[in-house]
Amino acid sequence: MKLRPDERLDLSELLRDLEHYRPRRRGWTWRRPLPDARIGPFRYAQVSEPLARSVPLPSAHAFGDIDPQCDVTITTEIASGRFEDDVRRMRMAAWHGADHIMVIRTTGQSHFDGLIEGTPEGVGGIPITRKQLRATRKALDAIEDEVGRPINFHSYVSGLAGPEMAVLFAEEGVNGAHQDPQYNTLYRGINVHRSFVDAAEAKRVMANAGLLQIDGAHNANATAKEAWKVTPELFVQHAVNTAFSMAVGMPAEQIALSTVPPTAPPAPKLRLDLPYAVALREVFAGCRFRAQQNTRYIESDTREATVTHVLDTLISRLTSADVQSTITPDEGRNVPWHYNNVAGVETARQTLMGLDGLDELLAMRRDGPLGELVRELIERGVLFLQEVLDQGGYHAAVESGQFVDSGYFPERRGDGIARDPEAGVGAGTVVPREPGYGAPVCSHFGANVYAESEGKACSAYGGCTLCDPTKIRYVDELDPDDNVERRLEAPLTERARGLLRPEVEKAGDGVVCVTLFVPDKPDVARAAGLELARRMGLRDPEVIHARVLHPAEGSVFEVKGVLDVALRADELVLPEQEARLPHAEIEAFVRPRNLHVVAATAGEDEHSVGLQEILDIKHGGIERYGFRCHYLGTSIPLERLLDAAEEYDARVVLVSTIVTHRDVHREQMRALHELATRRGLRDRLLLISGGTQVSDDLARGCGMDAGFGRGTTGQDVASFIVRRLREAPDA
Ligand code: Z97
Repeated sequence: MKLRPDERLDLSELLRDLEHYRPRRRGWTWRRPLPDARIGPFRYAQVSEPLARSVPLPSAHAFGDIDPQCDVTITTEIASGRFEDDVRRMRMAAWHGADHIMVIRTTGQSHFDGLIEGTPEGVGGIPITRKQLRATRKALDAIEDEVGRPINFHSYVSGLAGPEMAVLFAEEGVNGAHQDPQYNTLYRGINVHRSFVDAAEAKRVMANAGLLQIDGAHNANATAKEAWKVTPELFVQHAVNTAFSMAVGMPAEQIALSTVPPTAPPAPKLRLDLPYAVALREVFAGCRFRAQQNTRYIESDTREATVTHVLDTLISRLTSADVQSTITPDEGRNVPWHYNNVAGVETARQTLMGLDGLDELLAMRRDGPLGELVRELIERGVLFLQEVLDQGGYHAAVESGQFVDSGYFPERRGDGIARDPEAGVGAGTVVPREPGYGAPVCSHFGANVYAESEGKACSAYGGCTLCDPTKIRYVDELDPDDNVERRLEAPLTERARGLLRPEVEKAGDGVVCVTLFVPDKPDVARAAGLELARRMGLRDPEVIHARVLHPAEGSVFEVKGVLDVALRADELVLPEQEARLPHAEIEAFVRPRNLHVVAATAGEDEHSVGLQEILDIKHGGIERYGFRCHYLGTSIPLERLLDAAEEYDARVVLVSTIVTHRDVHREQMRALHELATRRGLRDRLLLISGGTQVSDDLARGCGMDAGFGRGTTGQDVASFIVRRLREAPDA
């Protein structure tokens, strides 16, 4: 399958012939760093190979559209609940710099005790069926060809079917997975013995298939009452999973600790979170670090979440991260939306690029509180482990509720998560292997007579599915109603008819979000906000974020609702976009003609920077083509502007209007047009306005010949002037 940047992903092609699809590689791929790189005008210390196609950060256009890529893997977690929607979101995220795509289930898949074929969407878009995995991996193959960088696909190995899932992932080219038996035990009520036995099997499969493993310690941060107090125990949680993984045969480089800076402002975040991050890297040197961003304290305010995530990323840069995970800023208020996946990725990328080379500039002081706190945390962690041993080991500690207690260890509140080692889902299902036990498959943990013989355990019959993929049985969806073909019927029919709807979660959902400020008390303002959204035509409006700006002056709301409108794309009137003329063509017209241009900011507007950039030769402005530019200055009365135009016999007036209060920019444009007409100059003069709030339509509506907004260059303006003057009778 091949993607074209100007075409949407063809879902029918994606689903075609999945039965014969095979992943192109196994295991995890890291970015390739470029030490000491020069990109555009800058030197970078922490970048990796560039992308073939991407969307640069918004400010990049000021630096020659550079798009440096940081040296660490960037994760986004995708959760639309439908794989056919996820793949489009993955493509967008990849263009914005994500190369690790975790597909989270909206329903805990660990609640199922076996693999699911068929694809009931009600199960939450779990990428657990072979079909879902294949379609996703196939899409990612095409996406990585498009952006020019390998993309890691990641999911979760948990629950009673964990080992089966690990095999499925190994067979289908999944590149990374969460695996931690403590997660099953503490959060999924699964029997502890069963969890560890399953983990041994799953980890062996993952190790052999090269999957990067992420542990589950972040869940203690996410569920603890006071997350910064759980830090001593996290050393032990990481240690249990890491030591167990190594004992099973997983190399340290394949083990990624899942770390989360535990606090958020107004807590003194750096003081609390940095020592923890430093201590972890010291204790677990040799392992990889997957830095997650804080979810525990984010609320519905996407701005607040973003600031916390910038600080989290700063901590990653001050310490280290091999994988920088991102959390969508809307995670605290709804199922993450497409554009918030991109927003989360961009927050990490923007921060990491801004912090490039931090350790060349700064060193952490270990002789002050940082050193003391690092030592204190490690001591508390060691004491916690000692208490586990004193209690009689891990099982006893879990039974007594030693984990996720809200005291700052050794303080105890007695509210930890307690689990009876002999109870839970799957209790009593662990059976010791008989002497002579055998399973003729590879990557199987523990005693196995087949593995003791020469060659592979599966050689007697020509290979297990891990060695011979032709033996894999592909089962298509079984549910006649809830399957991808049925789900796609309506969206694909609409797409074929050229219909467009807004969306944020799933194709055709029609969901939009509006921001309203209502000047009244919070409860009145909220009710008004909802009613206003209803009157805008939004169905089922819901306040997804509210913030009091002042208890009496008003509140701001973000309201989501369904806009049940489908537009025909071919009926839309698109603004004509004329291509820029080549520099040489502009110059060839302008130089011999002695063309004068008069320019100023009008009325009471002092903002001249944008205009200077359009004029000045040093900014690549129109002077370079030989225009004779007369810049009159700022806040120039319109009369004077036209006096100068007359004096120089100018052909063009450039007027910049940034200030828009009370629509003064529109008034100025209209007045300029009327005045020029009254003075008999209008036919000979091109009147062009510019400004951040100016658009071509708006300017023309106010009598100008053209308007130019944000992002305009001298070449744009010059191209317009040349095209129009060519048509003039005296051309
Ligand atoms: C992250 N946002 O970035 P099930 N195993 C472990 C887990 O942590 C999880 C599962 C399995 C988070 C991921 C929460 N973590 C989301 C160690 C989930 C999920 O669907 O409950 O079976 O498995 O890490």
